[in-house]
Amino acid sequence: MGMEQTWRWYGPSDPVTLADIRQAGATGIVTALHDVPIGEVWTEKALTDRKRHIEWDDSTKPGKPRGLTWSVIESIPVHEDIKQGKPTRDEWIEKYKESIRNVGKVGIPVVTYNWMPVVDWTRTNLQMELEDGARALSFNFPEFVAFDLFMLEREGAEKEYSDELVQAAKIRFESMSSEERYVLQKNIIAGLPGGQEGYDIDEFRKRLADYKHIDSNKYRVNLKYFLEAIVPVAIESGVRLAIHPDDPPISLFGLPRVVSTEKDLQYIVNLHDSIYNGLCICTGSLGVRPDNDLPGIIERLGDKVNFLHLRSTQRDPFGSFHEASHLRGDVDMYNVMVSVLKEQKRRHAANRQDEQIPMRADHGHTILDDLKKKTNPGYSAIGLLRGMAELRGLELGIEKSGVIYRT
Ligand code: DNO
Repeated sequence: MGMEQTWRWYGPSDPVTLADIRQAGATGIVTALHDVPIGEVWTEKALTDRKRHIEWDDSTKPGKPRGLTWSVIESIPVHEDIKQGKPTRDEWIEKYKESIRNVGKVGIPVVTYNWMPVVDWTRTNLQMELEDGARALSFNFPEFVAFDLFMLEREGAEKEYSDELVQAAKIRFESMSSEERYVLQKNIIAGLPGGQEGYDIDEFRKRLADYKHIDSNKYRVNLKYFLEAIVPVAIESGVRLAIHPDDPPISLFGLPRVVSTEKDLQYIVNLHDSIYNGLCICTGSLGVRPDNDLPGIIERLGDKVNFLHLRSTQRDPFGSFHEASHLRGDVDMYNVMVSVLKEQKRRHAANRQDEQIPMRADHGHTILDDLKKKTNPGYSAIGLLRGMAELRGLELGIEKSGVIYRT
């Protein structure tokens, strides 16, 4: 059986409609109640209403099923007080538990979350022009460092970068117009779609200051505390958790990052050995580090994978990267897919209910007609459709070739 093909939908205001998604061939919807303030309870009513909207087409009389299922929540964000281990965290944890219980009641099987402090996924350029005229998201290290050193003016930051990088950042910064500087700041801290929150520069400095005394060890202990409270509720509610890796998988602004490597993932699954305490393997996020062996990670931690983001990135020696097309770049997508299909085969043999792993093509290029439209960066319809079509072709080819049955 193939993977469950899903698509991230940003809700009723997404320029990509549910009907579009259906035509793209996806059957699962990945979405969130983006209007609920971070930390507040997701009520059973709000979840039920959104689920009905996704799954049932009321535009005709009588209504009819759309052929879509709300299969994954991405994400229920974790309140900063929990991440920082503040005394108030228990109140926020109670609310998170309540949300998970409600998700269980309405029957959505997977909840994604992340443990990135202050900033969610981060890019410097949302419109990098590729050779063929397509646009891609990119993370340019010298530009990032230029922001950190010369716009944010973070104390002690220059000590964290090599002289070469500081020099490149300086040259880049001096060549930028004030408009370009403004866009760079906005891209980095104003929040990307589905991300945490956006900030202006003063607010951002305050948020960074909150982490002055939180190193990786402390930050990991805070994650442990959170999971000790949440996993039992997830188990009771039948909701499988999927932690999303850090994107990019390195420390930014001197902040702790603890979901960047296989060792980090291993630590998390070992905290509570249960499929309910699982992973979202984002090949694009983890793949930015050459030391992350993606097919091996899926091989070794496969039974804990509750959700897959499939995409690829292309690195350069400076640590910059841009989003490559789904079958190119540094990610060995063929062997990733072989590992995923082997895992599904194991699940089948073990009679697991979650045999079909939900996957979505992540971060497409902006191409064709979408270049003229307003789109969510990385989430324009045609680029994602291209990515999904390539991935489903790869999957079918591997399945039919019998390669997964030979070992
Ligand atoms: C970006 C996404 C992230 C992801 C969250 C998960 O495209 O992969 O925003 O949804 O980090 O909590």
